[in-house]
Amino acid sequence: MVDVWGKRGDMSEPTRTSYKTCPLCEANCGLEIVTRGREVVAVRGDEQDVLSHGFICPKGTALGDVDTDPDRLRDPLLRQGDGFGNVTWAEAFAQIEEQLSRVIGRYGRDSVAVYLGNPSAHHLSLGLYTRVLVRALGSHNVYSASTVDQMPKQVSSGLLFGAALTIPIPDIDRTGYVLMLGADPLVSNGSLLTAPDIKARLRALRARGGKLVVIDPRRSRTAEEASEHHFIRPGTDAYFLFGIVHTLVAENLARPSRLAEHTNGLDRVAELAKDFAPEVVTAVCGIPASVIRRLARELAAAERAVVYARFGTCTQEFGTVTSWLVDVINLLTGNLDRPGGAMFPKGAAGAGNAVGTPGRGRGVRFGRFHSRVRRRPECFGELPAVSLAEEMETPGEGQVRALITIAGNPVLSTPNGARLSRALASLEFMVSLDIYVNETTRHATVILPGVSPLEQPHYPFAFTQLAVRNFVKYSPAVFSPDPGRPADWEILLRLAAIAGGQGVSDVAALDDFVFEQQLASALQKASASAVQETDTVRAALAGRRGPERLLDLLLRTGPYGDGFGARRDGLTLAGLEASPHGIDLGPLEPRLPEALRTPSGKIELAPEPIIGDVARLRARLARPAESLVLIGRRELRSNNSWMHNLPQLVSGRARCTMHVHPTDAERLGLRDGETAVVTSRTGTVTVPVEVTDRIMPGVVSIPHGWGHDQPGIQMRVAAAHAGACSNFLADEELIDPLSGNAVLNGIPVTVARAG
Ligand SMILES: Nc1nc2c(c(=O)[nH]1)N[C@H]1C(S)=C(S)[C@@H](COP(=O)(O)OP(=O)(O)OC[C@H]3O[C@@H](n4cnc5c(=O)[nH]c(N)nc54)[C@H](O)[C@@H]3O)O[C@H]1N2
Ligand SMILES: Nc1nc2c(c(=O)[nH]1)N[C@H]1C(S)=C(S)[C@@H](COP(=O)(O)OP(=O)(O)OC[C@H]3O[C@@H](n4cnc5c(=O)[nH]c(N)nc54)[C@H](O)[C@@H]3O)O[C@H]1N2
Ligand code: SF4
Ligand SMILES: [Mo]
Repeated sequence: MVDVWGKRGDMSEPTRTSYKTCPLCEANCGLEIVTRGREVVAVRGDEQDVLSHGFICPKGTALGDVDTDPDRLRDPLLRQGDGFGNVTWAEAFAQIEEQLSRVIGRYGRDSVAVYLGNPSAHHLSLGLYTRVLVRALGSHNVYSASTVDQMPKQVSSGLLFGAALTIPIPDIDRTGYVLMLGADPLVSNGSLLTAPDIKARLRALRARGGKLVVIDPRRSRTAEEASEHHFIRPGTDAYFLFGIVHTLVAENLARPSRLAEHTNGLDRVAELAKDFAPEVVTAVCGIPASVIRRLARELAAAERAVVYARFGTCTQEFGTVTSWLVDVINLLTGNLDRPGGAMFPKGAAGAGNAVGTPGRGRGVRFGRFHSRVRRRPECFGELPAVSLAEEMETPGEGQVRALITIAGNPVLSTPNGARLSRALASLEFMVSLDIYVNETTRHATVILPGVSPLEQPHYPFAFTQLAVRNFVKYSPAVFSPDPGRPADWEILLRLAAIAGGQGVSDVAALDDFVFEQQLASALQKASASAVQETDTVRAALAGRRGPERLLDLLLRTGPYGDGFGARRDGLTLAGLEASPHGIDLGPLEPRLPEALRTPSGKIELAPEPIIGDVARLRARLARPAESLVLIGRRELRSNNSWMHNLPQLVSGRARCTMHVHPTDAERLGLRDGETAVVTSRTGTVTVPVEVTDRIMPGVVSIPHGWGHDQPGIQMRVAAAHAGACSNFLADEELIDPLSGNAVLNGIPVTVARAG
């Protein structure tokens, strides 16, 4: 941290410059944050950041506004009648202990559900300590935003490569050809693809003579940058991709080359593709057969090419099959695990595929338990978020009576949010760790305010495993939390102690306990050539507590770690602290077969669950298309449901509008600026109309995360820019059965003019 004299305000107080990785999205940009006392003076892109080189987006700039937002919670709240009253931390925990223990005592552990929201993946403390809470609670009812997002990709990656986060990442800085489906990184800034300033990276691709082809039912911002864009009927990407696989096989273009000997099931895949000739699938997906064939040939001929698919291809009926086909094509064209293709990053800390025995592992197993009401299988220890409401509403042994939410807003973020909202109102007890009273937390009995994002340390565990370059960055908190209040990891440890029946115990002792467990496991799996004795490690980490102690342990026993002295110049947390702009660990390198963790030590290209689902895909070939379906979209100045309380992000034109194609508008009698009434099986919303040919006929689009007109929320700016909740239209009955992931795109709707 550098001290300089500021120009603004109280000249007696120096300004301070801190560097922090932005925790808001997967791009993980480096921020330069200028503060004076407890005030944020400026937030800029950090020019020296090893990954983002100064890039920043409007949300990153607004991070200071999150910190100062008067509606952001500072004190614990306890339900009092229809509202909330402030209580002390001690009172809040006493209430939780009394009520949670009562529910567990009376109905058993499964009667308490947990829902983990998206920010839990972005904060060091939340990431490390929610696991402790979940384990201590011992309930099968664990839910997260993963099943309204990327679970299909994790399931297919788990089956193919042996671990949920062994996900191939498009090496966009070195490729010559990108076929992109269901992603809009110019707006989202990338997902399962940490690559800040994607616009510059895609422009560089085209400048070096490369090609970007985008497949999307909308002409998105990313599609506008593309060499070529094709509309696709929502939910039909698996057909389109199978058409490509068919062509590669039929025209003898498949060249798995080096990976052939490390792959099981190649013949099986070729056999399956026979039924999906471009001439057959074109009627379903709406992309001409000639285009499908040409794209297959281009992918095969390109020296370095990659298929990349994301959110829009996961949140559909065949999400897992689609995710699998992406990797199938990358493998068949020889682009898996080679520079310029789809590659596996090597995370420095906590990466399952970078520690333990190289090249082989336990693989994955799904369905070890099932949801109670509809018998849906767990994936990676989670049940589908779409099941949450029915588990609360349906009486019987194991009914959910209490809920813990950690940084999540499932009322606005999961299908049929209106039903979930009613179910939450019927719970006996609910506790939320959150920073706002919003559509979800308004139902809580106790709300524990998490610290401000600027009071959080940062280390992006997941995203170092999903980035276009290998990198590490650690940022300490910019501000210390107010004295007397617990940090998020301490809150989670206290909740864990209560859930585990230990009462409100000594946090330091619990922290030691968690550390000892992690120590034993880390030393067992350590990849550093020779890690020291346990006592040496303990002594070396004696000065650290909480998340930093765990992080230092994982870094030092990780693939680049110093092994506590075993490897000179290896990574340590102290080394990261001395490198506030991060450390670049180089371009991605081929990692197969070493990164595999399947029992066979091979890529399982034709896993049984997926093969089984292809039969369902085939059976659906003949199904007629719906006449009008709803999809979503993201907006640059919005972040899921929770940043609408910041004036600078919601100023200007309303962003929660419905896009409709001129021909549909004409047919439905809708004019630009008018209000439409949109109805699905689950609900009705009214929303302003935007007529545009940027969306394909037969499809309408409404962004998610809006609908702040619900009573009792304490987000004044958001309430004044309420918008409509697209998830009141999304149907909790529609899922990708393999992963349990919600279908958020391709929802049948009817539309009429309001009034
Ligand atoms: N129809 C439709 N639905 C979607 C999507 C879509 O595209 N279309 N997208 C889906 C996706 S990809 C996702 S990830 C999910 C997101 O689903 P959720 O994670 O459930 O929803 P968010 O809006 O991200 O809610 C984040 C919550 O965390 C709180 N919060 C923010 N920062 C902090 C913090 O620092 N500490 C604490 N303690 N709390 C914090 C916010 O107040 C808010 O309550 O939504 C999904 N839902
Ligand atoms: N500004 C902003 N940035 C964000 C977020 C945000 O809310 N706002 N959320 C963050 C989160 S949690 C995530 S997970 C990422 C997601 O980031 P991305 O994966 O890039 O997802 P989206 O931006 O939603 O883009 C999905 C695209 O899929 C298209 N689509 C819909 N249905 C289909 C289909 O059936 N087939 C095909 N081929 N395309 C389809 C949509 O039109 C849309 O353009 O964004 C992150 N970044
Ligand atoms: S792109 Fe994402 S990480 Fe970068 S500043 Fe914006 S919100 Fe933050
Ligand atoms: Mo997400």
